[in-house]
Amino acid sequence: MQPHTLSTLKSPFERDVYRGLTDYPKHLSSKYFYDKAGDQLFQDIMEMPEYYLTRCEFRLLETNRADICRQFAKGRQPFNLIELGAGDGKKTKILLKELLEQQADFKYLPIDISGNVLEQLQRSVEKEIPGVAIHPMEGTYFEILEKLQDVKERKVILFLGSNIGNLLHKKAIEFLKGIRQLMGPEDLLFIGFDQKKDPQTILDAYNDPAGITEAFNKNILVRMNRELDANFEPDNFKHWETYDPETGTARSYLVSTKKQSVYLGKLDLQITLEAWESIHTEISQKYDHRTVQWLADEAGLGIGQVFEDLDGCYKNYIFTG
Ligand code: AVJ
Repeated sequence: MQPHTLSTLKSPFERDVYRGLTDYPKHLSSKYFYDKAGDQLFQDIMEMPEYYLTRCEFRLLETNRADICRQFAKGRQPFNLIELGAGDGKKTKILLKELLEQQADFKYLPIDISGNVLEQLQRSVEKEIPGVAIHPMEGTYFEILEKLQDVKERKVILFLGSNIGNLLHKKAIEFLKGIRQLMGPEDLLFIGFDQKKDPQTILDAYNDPAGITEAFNKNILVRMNRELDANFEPDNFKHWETYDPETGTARSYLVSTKKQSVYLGKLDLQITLEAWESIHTEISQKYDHRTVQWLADEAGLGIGQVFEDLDGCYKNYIFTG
């Protein structure tokens, strides 16, 4: 068998892993956290007392649902409610119910990288809110942006959970620009931004004592073992979280606790990790108003109403195209 080179690797996962683990410093993309086990671990994270994000946004949506949904329906115009990274839809269901109550004319198009989570979402929406027309789409944000070019009707795009925080500013701007290009003058983007706050609160949210976040971070190793025929020993890595209060960037790492070699069979790739060498796996950006304003400006988006959680820990913005 010919040894693999980057160009002969088939899937984006294979190529990204190859690139990330042969790079220096090493890195992997957090989008690969979300296989079946990863989906479940993230659901568990959202239930943790330390993971304030979900509760803050839930509360914000509960409190402001009537106002938010009136703006979505904008005088009873029909629209497509497109959700990027829908996940389990727990927060979105608040809005779906409110929209039904307001007798809004809309279709719900949830998009997620995990087909598994989309199936669960479809089943639960059909059962709990049977009045909603739901059409799930599986794929990465960027793949889906392409597909959405074909949607001609009015669009209200949801990007909740501070999911944008997985993209550093440069990529976030690129992404927002991509969304803006899909938006007509009547369209809206409703987007969640986790806010800068006590650094300790942030570190605790990403480094819980029960080790759920650790398991979530290490799940990418387990996934490579299964899908890429690799032999990572998760116990030989330490979950490490940092937060820089100046930039607002939280970062997750897997740190090798000793010198070790790992073989990834499917990539025909042998890598060595030195003792205390890191693999960077995720960023979770925190924001302030100035930064959000700058992102919107750079992307050519206008800022509409801003909804704020009681203690200012979380905000949702309406952006216009
Ligand atoms: C789903 C990207 C918003 O960054 O807060 C939770 C993922 N990572 N704990 C976040 C996550 C570790 C989460 N997002």
